[in-house]
Amino acid sequence: MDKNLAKEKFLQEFPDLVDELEQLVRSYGMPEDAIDWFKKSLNYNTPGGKLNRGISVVDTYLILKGLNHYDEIPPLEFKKISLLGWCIELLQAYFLVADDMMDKSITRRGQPCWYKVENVGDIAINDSFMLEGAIYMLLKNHFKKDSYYSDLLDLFHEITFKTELGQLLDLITAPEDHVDLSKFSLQKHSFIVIYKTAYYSFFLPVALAMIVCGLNNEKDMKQAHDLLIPLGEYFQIQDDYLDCFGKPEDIGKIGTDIQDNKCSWVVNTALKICNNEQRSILDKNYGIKSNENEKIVKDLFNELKIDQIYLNYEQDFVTDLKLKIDKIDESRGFKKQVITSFLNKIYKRQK
Ligand code: GPP
Ligand code: MG
Ligand code: MG
Ligand code: MG
Repeated sequence: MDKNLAKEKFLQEFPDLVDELEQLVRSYGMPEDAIDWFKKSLNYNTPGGKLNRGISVVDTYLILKGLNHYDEIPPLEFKKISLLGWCIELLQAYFLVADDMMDKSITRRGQPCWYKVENVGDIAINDSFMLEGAIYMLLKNHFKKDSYYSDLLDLFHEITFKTELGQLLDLITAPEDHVDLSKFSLQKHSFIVIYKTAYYSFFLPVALAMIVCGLNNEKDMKQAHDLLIPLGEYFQIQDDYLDCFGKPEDIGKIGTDIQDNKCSWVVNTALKICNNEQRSILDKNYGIKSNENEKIVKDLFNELKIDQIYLNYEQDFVTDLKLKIDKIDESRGFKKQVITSFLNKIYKRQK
């Protein structure tokens, strides 16, 4: 099915969700200014991204049901499955509002980060909690009577916890006042990104659709997990790469990883191949809140041809993943196409 059409159909569901949440807080007797604030936060932070995660819930459902087009899904089923997709987008909104404060980022999706918006500031902390809270109010309204309701709740809770663990490790590996590159390694990087990104961005969308389709036996969940986690790791390596080498007008955000002392794929790759002289340049200039030091680090990354290493990594990763996809056992109903469809959404992405 056409990508733009899919996005359009998915987006059409969003206003109903805002209305539903508005009615809910209205039923509590909330004053108008609080209702307006909440709606503004929902609209500002939820729908502006690529929506890959949310759309992947619907796409996985479509593939598992053997259908080709969203229009073939009965309308009520489409509403429910897209709502689950929007719940991941709310989870993502919650994470990003908070992450941007922790990372001191400036822009997101081509606009100022929510905490940077006039009069928002630290209220963004509470707004992030409310974006998360909205997930559970919606799940209750739409899924409480379903036999798999508790499976959905367990999954959202477990994946949220794992993401927070990944974020914790991301943050404590990048202290603001103390740069120690010897604490970094590609192995540590792998752990951070699997937890902070891969679980919620890749495993969660597919696992949700599998639960709704009743395909949540252990073997198929493991098949999905064992391919989606590496795919998510690749996605975050792309994110790290684009933070340094992407154009702000493409990625919609200004990279902060070098100045934030992040244990990113780029610096870890540089550390692996640099000589002593280059290492001391990194030690002196990485993790410093200044554009001049950042530029010296970027020049070194260019000298080390990190972009070429990245392209080779990407090629090797995708070749290997395709071999693994070929080996998927489809006998119980899981489909190879679930993974290839997700891979096609992100392969060689520039944003
Ligand atoms: C992305 O890392 C990680 C997250 C969005 C998870 C945040 C988790 C929380 C519990 C808040 P990033 O900082 O590299 O993303 P970006 O480059 O988009 O800022
Ligand atoms: Mg971060
Ligand atoms: Mg960030
Ligand atoms: Mg990043």
